[in-house]
This record gives sequence, structure tokens and C-alpha cells, in this order.
Amino acid sequence: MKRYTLIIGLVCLSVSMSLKAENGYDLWLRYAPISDANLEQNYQKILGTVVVPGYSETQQIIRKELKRAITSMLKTPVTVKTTHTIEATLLIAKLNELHDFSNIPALASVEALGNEGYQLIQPSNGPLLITANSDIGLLYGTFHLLRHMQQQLSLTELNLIQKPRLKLRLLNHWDNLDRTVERGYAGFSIWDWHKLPDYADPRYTDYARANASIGINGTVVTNVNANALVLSTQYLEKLTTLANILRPYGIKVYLTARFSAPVEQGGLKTADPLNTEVQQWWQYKVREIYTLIPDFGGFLVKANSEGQPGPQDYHRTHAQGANLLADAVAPYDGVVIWRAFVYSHEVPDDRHKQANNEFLPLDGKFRDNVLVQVKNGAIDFQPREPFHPLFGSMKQTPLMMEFQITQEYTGCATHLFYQAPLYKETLDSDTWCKGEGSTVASVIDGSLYKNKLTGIAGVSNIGNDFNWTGHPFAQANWYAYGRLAWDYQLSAEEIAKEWLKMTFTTEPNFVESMVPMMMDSREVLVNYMTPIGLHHIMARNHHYGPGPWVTGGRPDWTSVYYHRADKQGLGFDRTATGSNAVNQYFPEVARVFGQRELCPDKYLLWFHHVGWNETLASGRTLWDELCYRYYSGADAVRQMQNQWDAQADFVDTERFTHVAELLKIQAKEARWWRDACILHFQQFSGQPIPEGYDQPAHSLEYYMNIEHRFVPGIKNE
Ligand code: BDP
Repeated sequence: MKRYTLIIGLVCLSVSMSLKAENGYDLWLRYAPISDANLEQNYQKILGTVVVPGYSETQQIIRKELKRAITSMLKTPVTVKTTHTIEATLLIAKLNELHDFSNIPALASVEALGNEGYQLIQPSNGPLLITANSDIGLLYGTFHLLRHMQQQLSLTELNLIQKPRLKLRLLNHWDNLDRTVERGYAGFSIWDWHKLPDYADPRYTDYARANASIGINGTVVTNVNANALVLSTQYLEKLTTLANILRPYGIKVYLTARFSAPVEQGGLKTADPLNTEVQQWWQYKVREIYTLIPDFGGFLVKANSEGQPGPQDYHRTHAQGANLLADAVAPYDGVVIWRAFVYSHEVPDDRHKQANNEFLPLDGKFRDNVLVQVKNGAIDFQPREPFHPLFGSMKQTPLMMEFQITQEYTGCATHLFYQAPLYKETLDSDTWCKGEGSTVASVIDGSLYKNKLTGIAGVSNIGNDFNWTGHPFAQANWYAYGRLAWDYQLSAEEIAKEWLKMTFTTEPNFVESMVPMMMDSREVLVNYMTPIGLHHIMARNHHYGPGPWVTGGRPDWTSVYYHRADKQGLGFDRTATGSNAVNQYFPEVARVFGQRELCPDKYLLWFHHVGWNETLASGRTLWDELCYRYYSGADAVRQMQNQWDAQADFVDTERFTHVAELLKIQAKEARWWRDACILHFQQFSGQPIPEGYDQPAHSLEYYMNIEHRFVPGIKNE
């Protein structure tokens, strides 16, 4: 028996030692050698002679990427030509250049492909074709092919047309000019402003490649808590270097605009949107930007929220503020993305309701080139939130979705938390705004209200850590965000599978055990942090770790404001007997969320104050269910550790160890969350922790006294 174990051990060791050391820098673009000999032969045949005609920057990028990928994946070298030959086995050319192939019946029409779409088709004789109307469509098609090959899927009988469902697919970097990243957990900002415009870090190109490979077409490079300095000529020149690098990858740059910039940068006395000098200042500034960057995307604005300046400082509305900038960028086809994340502690109403109260009366008052960007939920990127009631409610204003990829409230970069299930949960939620099936996705893709502008934004989790995102599995969230931005109908499982195969290995044993682990990781985290609809109970300011006791100061930044624990029960009454936030949803949704018996347990404490001894769907009382959730969440992380430990043979030692170490932290912190929250709420329930569960390791006081200094992601003093 012992000898047997030893042999297995040696085999495993030699397998993992034979895996190339990797630091994660290559993300999902590793182009690992094809392991299946037959498939390799087949690929070799299809990719023997590649033709990519044309000399645009993007076409050169396509050739370079193909050479890089194919040389690394296949043993025999390939030829990539620029002129079409009869021997071509793969031809990547625009639709209007395919004269020789116009007899192929299945060839897509110009309309079917649009600006960014592409077709991959294998005619019965002739080369495999990748075609599109634009260069960028060809690049997207090329990345599709490479994605397919990296997953070791067959290339025969390929025939597909792909077109993005949303127009603007943006990353929002909350990066400051001093390179700190607000809520960033993967090092400093990748934008090295100090060395720009002269030094172009090669990383910018790799960033562009990675984003283009998943269809991201825009990036807001600066923090929503904006610094007007970025609008100075000096910084605009720096931005120009970035724009030039990103452009051939189909990525436009955007900036956050500090509303008071006319005062700070322009020396004016006011930033009032109705003031002529202010209007002229923005026009002049925008002209300067477009002279340097003709395809500049536009501005993202956080105004009159959390201390940021805005039009309300001059008694003007959000619409008047947005229109000021919209008018300035309109001649250049620029857009203004105005955030709906507004709330104030001076407004006595439930924070949940404030965005709707502010924005609904403004519906129809925004210019055509304004989008209102709405966070997925009404509070703030919690592990679970019901969808934001603005979705579906604004009928004349295009709404853009904002997800947070960076893990501010979900374990920074030390917790393995696959977010695609969260994104999907929101996108698939039914708003009922136009009857059943009016999903959030169909609001943002413009199909319900026929909006011309559509978009989605993800708050980036990228930093200058060698692996970009801190946690190796956090790369999956960047990837999944991009894939869903392109096509929200993809399933979270499919995306996890693609990502695992490309990032680690196509070995079925590995993929089959890792997909469920990733899929479950969302619910696991919800359980050990904020089960049954609890929310905003994290530590103050840096938001790292539990803080259900947080009180004092701005009420809407405390935990007690949200969980409302008392001797009777737990949860925020947002029904008619409470804040009535539930009324902001369409009646069918309000009916379900608003009735204690109908409200799903996952949102229960979000909308209801529930008695400790009331029975939940599981048959357990609230207190017992709370304990059950916290304990099962923490236990499940131990389970994840075991699942990962069983993968040692499939993953290089570097990344294997990195993930294993982070899972140890996650297991420790899951217990920390569990014990701290249970002990805190126990003061109110007055009930014992049910039998069979471990007792918390320390007293409540101990947890309350834990202090963390220098947590990343905030301005530390
Ligand atoms: C909150 C973050 C804060 C951001 C804000 C926002 O704690 O750092 O500035 O959102 O989205 O979640 O503007």
C-alpha cells in the first residue's frame, strides 16, 4: 500500500514538475501546445497557410497574434501571408474583399455583421474564412478562432456569426494619477503617468490584447472620484500615447470629468452648467482632446455623490449637468456617461430609494448622447443585491449597467469568488416593466425601449501585480465580464469552462471539478458574509472583514442602518410598513419582494424585518438558519481547499501554490466573518449556537477590537 502511494506520488510530482512554471501574466492567452496529436494534425492542415491581406495596424496585429499563437500551440511553423493565394487554408479578410467567395450561400450580409461582428465559416472547398466589415471584426474573429483552438475544439464544419449585444463594453479603472487604485487589490495602477507620454510600457499592449480578446471596446482610465488635472494639456498628451496604443485593438479611451474642472483647471469662478463661460471652457477643452485623440470616447461623471462636486452645487439638475458635457462632445460623436450612484446622508429617506427619487423625474431630459450608468443593485456592490429599481423605470434614457469586478465587498484579492453567477443573476432578473420577460438585460441592450445607445461597465480589478489581478482566479472575473458584455446569453458555466481550459489545462478531470467549485464560490461567499439578504455589514472605510457593529458617524455608512438587529428580529423593513423602497419596483416584483411569504429567502432581510423565531423556507427559524448559513459557508471554503489540493497534478507549482495559500487565507477569513457576525447577532437573538457547531474561537470583543491599518484600496493615513 505504501509503495503504491509512493509510486503515485512520484508520478504526480513528475507531472507537475514537467509543467512549465507560470506567473499568470499571460492570462487566458497562454497558447499552450496542443496535447492531442490528431487534433494537432488537423489544426496544422487548416492553419498551414494563413492569409491576412492588408497593412492596417490591426491587420498587422492579427498576423502577429496568429504567428505567436500558432507557433506556440503547434509544432510545425506556419506561414502567414499578406496576399491571397490558391494554397490558402485560412483567409482572414473583409467581406468586401471576398469577391472569389461570393457564391458561398452561407456568407453573412453586411447588416448581419454590423461594425464589430464577424463570421467564421468553413466552405466545403476552399479555406476557412474569417470575415467582417471592419478590421476590428477581423481581430475579434481571430481571437474567437484562437479561443476555440486553446480549448482544443474541432475546427471542422465551423459556421458561426457573432455580434456584440451591447455597444459600449467598458472597463472603469478607479485609478488615481499617483497610481494608487481606489478599491484596487492588485498592486498599483498599470498607468505610469509619470513616464508617459514618452515611455510606453509594453504592458499597455498586453492589456489591449487581453481586452480585445474578450471584446472590451473602451476604457475609462481614471477614478470616478476624479482629479481635474487629467484634463490639463500635460496629461492629455500622456493620454494620447495610451489612446494610440489601444486604438488598433478597437479600444477607445474615456476620462472621468470632475465637474468643477472649469474652476480648478480653467480658473473660472464657477462650474455652473448654465454659465456661458463654463460652457465655452468645456467646448474648448473638448476640442483640445479631440485634436489629440480623434476617437476619444467621452466622459464618465460622478457628481453630487460622496462629496464630489456637481450641478446641484449650483441648484441645477443632474440632467443640466450631463447636458453641459454632452453638448460639448456631441460634434465629435462623444458620449457622456452620468452615474446614478447618488445618495446623501442629509436626505432622510432610505438610501435604497434615493437614486430613483433623483433620476426618475429627469427621464426624457437628457441629451441623446447621454447614458445613465446604474450599479447592479441599489446599495453598493454587495455579495448579493436585488436588481436596481431604476432598470426598467427610466423609459426614455439609455441605462448602462455597472458591475464591480474588483472585490471591494467580496474578499479583496484573497477570496476566490467567481462573479459570473452574480452578473447573470442581475441581468436575468425580470423587471416586469413591459410585462413578463422584461429582463434587466433587455433593458440595457436597448431592445425594450428602443434605445440607440447601449452599454455596460465593469469596475476593473487590474493592477500592476505580475498576474494583473492579485488572485489568479480573479482573472476569471475580468474574463467573464468581457464575455458577458459581448453576449450576456452565455452561461456562467460555459464561461468558467472556457477560462479554465485556457488559463490552466483542458484536462477533463481538472475542468470538471473546477467548474462546480467556481460556480459554488458565489453562494459560499454570500453564506459566510451576508446570508439571507443581509448587506453592508463590513468594516468601516476599508471594508475589509466583518463589522456588523459599525455605528456612529454618517448613518448610511454604518452597518446598524442596514441590518437593524433588535431583540425582536433582524433585517430592513422596506415594505409599506417601513421605508417602502419595494414600491419602486414594478407591481409584480413589488408584490413578491414586499410579501414576507413570497419574498425569496435570499432577499428576505433586505426587504423585511424578520422575527428570530419565524420559520424560513428551510423549516429552520431565522436564528437557526443564520447559523446554518454562516457555518456552511465557512465549511464550504475548507471543501474548496480540498478540491484545489486534488489538482496539484494539473497546475504548475507556482500557480498551484499561490491559489492554495490564498485559499488558506479565505478559510481563515470565512471563519472570522462567521464568528464575528454570529456573536454580534447573538446579542439580539439571545439564543445559543445550535448543537453540533464549533463555538467561535474568540469573544465578540476580540473581533470588535481587530484593527487593520494600511489596507489597500483606500487613501491611508
Ligand atoms: C463605493 C466605494 C467608493 C467609490 C464609490 C463609487 O466604496 O470607493 O468611490 O462606491 O462607486 O462602493 O463612486
